[in-house]
Amino acid sequence: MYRLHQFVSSHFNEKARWALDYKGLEHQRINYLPGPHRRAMVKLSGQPATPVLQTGDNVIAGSAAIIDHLEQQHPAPALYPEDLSLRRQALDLAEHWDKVTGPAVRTAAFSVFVDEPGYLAMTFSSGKAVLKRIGYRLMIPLVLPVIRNANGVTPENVERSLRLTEQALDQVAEQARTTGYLVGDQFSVADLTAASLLAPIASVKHPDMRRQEPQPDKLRVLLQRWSNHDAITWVNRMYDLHRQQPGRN
Ligand SMILES: N[C@@H](CCC(=O)N[C@@H](CS)C(=O)NCC(=O)O)C(=O)O
Repeated sequence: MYRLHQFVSSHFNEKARWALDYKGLEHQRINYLPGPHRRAMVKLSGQPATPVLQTGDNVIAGSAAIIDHLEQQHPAPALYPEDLSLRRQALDLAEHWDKVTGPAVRTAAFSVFVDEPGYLAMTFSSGKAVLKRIGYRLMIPLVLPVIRNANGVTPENVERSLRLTEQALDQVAEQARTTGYLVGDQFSVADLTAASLLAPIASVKHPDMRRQEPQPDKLRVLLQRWSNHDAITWVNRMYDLHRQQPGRN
């Protein structure tokens, strides 16, 4: 049995969830509150970030390493293209998204969240007991400087992140134009990575990534900025075609 240590709302965690669901793997999800999670995560995996996958004594940190492990252990349905040159292309693209676009999308989203502490608390504590949710809501204003810092929310970096996000959207629209997929003509780790890392700005309806309501106006404005972009339509198509399993949260 797999145990996924995760945040309920996080695009890197969504990558790992999607890979587990895509391969039809039973798993238990252990949900942490961002911030208080650190001690437990460092103890479990030697580093603070989620997602972390646990299977027996094996502990795997990071969404790319998790997908790689799942691909080795459960090759079908495949997320790595069979053709080696396409495989290299897909893995290089996924790595670029992990390093550049994923963090940029997160900074764009947090540029709104830091002004909406109530919504931020509601988003990340969803599913927790009422007292925990209240405690978390009270804690958030006190740690806003830490949240800003951890998510790169400075005026220059927000500007840069919006630019990088926009470039990534244009690239997706261009790359997916011919076959509907980013690499070759089949769904792969490249599509899963790009679609999950864009999900926070795509208003996807899947229960694992659906936004809490009511959404603050500032968030609506951010999402509207790209709502008619072909890449956002593509993200929703990837969810419709390849992310059909219901979430477990
Ligand atoms: N490259 C890593 C990034 C993971 C990551 O940034 N996780 C964030 C959530 S989106 C996190 O857990 N941040 C809290 C921390 O690092 O303490 C991956 O692909 O898993």
